[in-house]
Amino acid sequence: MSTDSPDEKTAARREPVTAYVALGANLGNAGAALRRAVQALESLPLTQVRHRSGLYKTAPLDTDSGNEAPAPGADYLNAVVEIETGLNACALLDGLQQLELQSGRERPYRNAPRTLDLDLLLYGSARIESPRLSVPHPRMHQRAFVLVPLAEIAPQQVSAEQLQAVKHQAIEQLGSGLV
Ligand code: A4P
Ligand code: MG
Repeated sequence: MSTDSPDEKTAARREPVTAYVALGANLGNAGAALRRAVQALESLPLTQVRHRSGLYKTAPLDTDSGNEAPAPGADYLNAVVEIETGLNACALLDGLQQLELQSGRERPYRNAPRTLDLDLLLYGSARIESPRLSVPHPRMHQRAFVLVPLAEIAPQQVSAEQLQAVKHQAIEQLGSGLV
């Protein structure tokens, strides 16, 4: 008899999937929040962290309109991790949003400074367009704070042209090791 909890059963897939999660924070102790989040990802059901990028300091950026503009708030710390998960994409998003809430995340307005943002960048080769979830993440290719750490851990996922297109965006790798 299986020892899985009912929640794990309903969220389970047969085959584990490789997925990439972007982490960002610019409120409070952002470095500690990102490291805690990586540990917490390990505690999601059926999920292991396989690779973690370094920590990057980046200027707040608004790319919602398709144009780049400075966004309010302090510099961000950003990173990307590769996970292997048996959760389906919706259950994974539920888990990410729960971790955001646990970090004290509030959403007073769009692009507001935040204690923790966890975005699902890629979920295997899936293309998902639902009211709750767009994968690949629709804005990932406009952002050095996503592409540079993603290329560090998964160079096959980012082309030289994509990196070139965001080269002008300020991003600095911190020398303090992996997230
Ligand atoms: N949602 C849809 N697709 C996804 C996905 N692939 N991953 C929905 C995660 N969520 C996804 O997100 C709003 C809704 O998007 C969710 O309810 C989910 O159902 P949110 O995190 O609640 O709100 P948000 O932060 O305003 O939106 P989002 O999409 O996270 O913001 P962005 O566009 O990612 O921008 N500058 C720097 N330097 N570094 C940053 O990390 N981050 C942002 C946030 C802006 N500027 C930044 C950074
Ligand atoms: Mg988000």
